[in-house]
Amino acid sequence: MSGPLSSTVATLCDEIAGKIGPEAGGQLRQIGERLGEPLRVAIAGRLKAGKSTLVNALIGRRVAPTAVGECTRVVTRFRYGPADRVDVVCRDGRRISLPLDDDGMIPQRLGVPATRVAYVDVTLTSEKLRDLTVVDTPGLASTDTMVSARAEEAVGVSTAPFDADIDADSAGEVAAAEAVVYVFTQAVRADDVRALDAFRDSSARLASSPINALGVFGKVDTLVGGPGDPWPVAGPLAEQQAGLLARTVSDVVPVVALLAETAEAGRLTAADGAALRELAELPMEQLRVMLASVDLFRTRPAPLDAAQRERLLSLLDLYGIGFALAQYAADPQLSTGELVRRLVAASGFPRLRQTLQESFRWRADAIKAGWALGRLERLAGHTRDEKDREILRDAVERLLRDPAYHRLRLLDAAQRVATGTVRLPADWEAELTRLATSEDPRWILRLPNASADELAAAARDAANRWRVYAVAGAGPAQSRIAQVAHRGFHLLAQQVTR
Ligand SMILES: Nc1nc2c(ncn2[C@@H]2O[C@H](COP(=O)(O)OP(=O)(O)OP(=O)(O)O)[C@@H](O)[C@H]2O)c(=O)[nH]1
Ligand SMILES: [Mg+2]
Repeated sequence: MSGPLSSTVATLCDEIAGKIGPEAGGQLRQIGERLGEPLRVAIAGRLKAGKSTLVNALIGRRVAPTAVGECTRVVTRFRYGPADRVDVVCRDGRRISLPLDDDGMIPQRLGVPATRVAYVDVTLTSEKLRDLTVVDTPGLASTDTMVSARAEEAVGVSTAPFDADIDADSAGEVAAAEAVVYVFTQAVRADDVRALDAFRDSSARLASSPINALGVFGKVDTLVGGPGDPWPVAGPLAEQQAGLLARTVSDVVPVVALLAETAEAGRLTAADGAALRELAELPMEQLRVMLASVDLFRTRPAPLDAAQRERLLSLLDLYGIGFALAQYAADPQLSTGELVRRLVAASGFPRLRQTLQESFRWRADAIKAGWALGRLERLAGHTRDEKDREILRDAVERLLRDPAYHRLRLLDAAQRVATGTVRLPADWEAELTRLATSEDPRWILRLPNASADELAAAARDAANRWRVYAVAGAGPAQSRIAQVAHRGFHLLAQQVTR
């Protein structure tokens, strides 16, 4: 399951675990074991941002409760397993197995007070989890806005939306992941950037950066209100946010998670399709009024009973209903299956899936190896026994110096820059990140159609630029990073001409 970089670090962990004391040795074995598991991605964001809805869309099943229930207050880990199974893991270590409820969801009541639950461990037979473990976290914003207001008063400046009151479990669980998806629900402002930074600090053990963090701009259907098309606004807004957050996340992808969940989890039935088709036959003016607000949709005369209306709202909300009605108006014979396919497209989910693929799945080996290197370094810094510390430091250094593992060295350098330990100009940083996390020269050099010769020339150019930067433009820390990048591009040039 694990790639070459992770395996190398795992072997190192194995080798030195026997040479050092039991405490550090135990931690080392844990790091080694984690390297063999699928990449663990935490979904983080404010309260009610649509995190669980997104999780369901990603898994392709509606298992995570949304909106209500105890479960939205605890951390839930979804991983691949040979059978569907829900284990409530208590803080005292007890595990209590629960069946999924009749709808195939995690039960509303866990049988243990949420405060005593460490996390809920869910294994599912879903193929989508084979190479990705997804961790759903409770919302990050305070439920008590009074606290924030008082804090603002006391400090005299606006406190960031989710800095002071990050749920300790969420922060811990995010820190225990190797990658993170932040879900936003509104345009990111300058103080959101500060908030994100604060969040990053509080979960600093994760060292989230564009290498392992992705932004999702959720609920974009609610941006414009009613059934209006949100995409002309959502696209440019997300792009702006990506610019603003360039040092924090690799991209910001807009999505209507609700539509993605409904479509991906196969929730829209033929009966729903029939109800929508019937509704689509109403005169346009009547529909326009009905779709102007949720209240109007619930109350205006139409050939639907109250339960049907509620169901359509919960599956599609106004934008989704409006979208479906427009499809039926244009093509009354449309099958429910085809409508579902079009809903997926309208949700923006395909782009998110592709981005996750590129930023996480394809990079999983590099992300995991980088994560482990960070852990090893921390362990080397914290271990009480001086001899153990020495052995750990020495082993990591030897590994990073080994020319055969220059990719690890690059990763280490890229992480230092991405997490702000060493500052580089933004475009240099982006180039280093690409070089460290990918094996595709066309992607690294941003020359999708180049020939091998052109790639080699571009790689040599880049190597030269970094060499000049190492000598001339930079301080000692930058210079060391630049030398690593220089060598990386030099090796890349050799690789493409081979
Ligand atoms: N219109 C619309 N509603 C959404 C979307 N995504 C989620 N929702 C709704 O927003 C509500 C909250 O969604 P959840 O997925 O439970 O949000 P959450 O972030 O997991 O919430 P907590 O875990 O309680 O913090 C639910 O009623 C969802 O149906 C979306 O893209 N569009
Ligand atoms: Mg939730």
